[in-house]
Amino acid sequence: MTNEELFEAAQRIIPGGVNSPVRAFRKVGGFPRFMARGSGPFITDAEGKRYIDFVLSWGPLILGHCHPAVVEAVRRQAGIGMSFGAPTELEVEMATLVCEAFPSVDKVRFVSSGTEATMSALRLARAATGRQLTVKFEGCYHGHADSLLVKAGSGLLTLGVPDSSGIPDGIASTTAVLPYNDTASFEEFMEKRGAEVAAVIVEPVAGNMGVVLPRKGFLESIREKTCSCGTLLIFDEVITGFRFCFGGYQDIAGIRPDLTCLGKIIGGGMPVGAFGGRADLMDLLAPEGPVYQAGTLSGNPLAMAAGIATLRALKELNPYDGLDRAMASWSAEIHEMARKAGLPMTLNRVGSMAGIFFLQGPVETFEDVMTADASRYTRFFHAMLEKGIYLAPSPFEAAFISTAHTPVVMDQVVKAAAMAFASVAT
Ligand code: KE4
Repeated sequence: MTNEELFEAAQRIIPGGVNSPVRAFRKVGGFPRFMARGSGPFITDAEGKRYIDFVLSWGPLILGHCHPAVVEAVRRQAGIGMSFGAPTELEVEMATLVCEAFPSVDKVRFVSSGTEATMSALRLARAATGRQLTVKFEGCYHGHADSLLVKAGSGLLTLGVPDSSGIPDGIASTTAVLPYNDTASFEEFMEKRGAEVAAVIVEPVAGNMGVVLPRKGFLESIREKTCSCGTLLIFDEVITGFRFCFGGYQDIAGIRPDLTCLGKIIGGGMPVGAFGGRADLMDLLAPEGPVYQAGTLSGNPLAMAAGIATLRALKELNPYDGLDRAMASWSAEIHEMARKAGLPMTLNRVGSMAGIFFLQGPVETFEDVMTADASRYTRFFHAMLEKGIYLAPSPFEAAFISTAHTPVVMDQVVKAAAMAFASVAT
């Protein structure tokens, strides 16, 4: 079947034809490509068309598709036990790897998605502090738990309003939504209501509004104010964990959060999320303490096997300088080509994660992001897709590369971008 035939069939029995909204290409139009195979930097769709993949399953595949060590680990484990609903040595090994990589994490609990990780971390923070209020930042996404599907209320200092149907007002109003990178408004809010705030949750590098880096002092101010208000700081490192170093962005920023949420890379492509932090907080979790949290497939052996193989490979390869150099040179070339094509473009990058915005000038806030030319991104996306480059089907996502994206592959992307820029410059 063709992609379009598959999409028609899928829409009859799966809402929107997809199991996660962004996959439906609604932001860029057209129909999604139904992927059939992946290998290294490549994915091949149902029609046999091959693409260089810059989505990499939204971040997990830092080693590329079907890395031999990961495939072998999953294959071996599948033959001896897929799930027991009992503890396994694999979980101990995986927890050891995570705690070694994150000095701020004394103990960790595995779950099956980033959403479960952030939802559970917030519950833990409310229990630990006895407070109800939480703070997130506009443009940051932490999964689809009720209290996190909120958007900024009317004024800067008012509480969140539902950003999805089905969210009770009572829950939405327990979350304040503040502007990312606006230290002054954060400090003003905490001075007024800090004593009520259980936790502040933040993506240390925002990866869900394109890529927006923290301004100097922003994360530091969050750490300082949360400390002084008795509020817990949660770093949502679902994307950034193990992306820039064998640890988290917290190591690069030199900030020690109270709790950290992980996902994506730690599962190596399998469903794994995790949350961890100070032992005194984590020991509040059942069965040790009063905060209930559970999961049939939490710490699933197959997922642990994939995660262990991925983290072991990253520890051994330490590919981060190479990934940074590869993305840096790609970004410089892309920037130069956009300039030559007379295209206003800003490219934000940290290591092997980048965001492309069609506008002139810095992109440091959600407001900046919203002024970018989304229709030009759409045309660029389709021009690149046509040329066999698979970018995120939304301007509010990140582009990733893997250790499998060789210089030859990256050069192909540069050449495709040159032609794509020319076609969208008008
Ligand atoms: P999941 O529940 O989708 O595993 O993780 C939620 C989540 C939490 N925190 C951050 C920083 C995240 O980026 C995510 C999920 N990321 C999106 C893409 N940026 C997942 C893709 C999708 O929703 O299909």
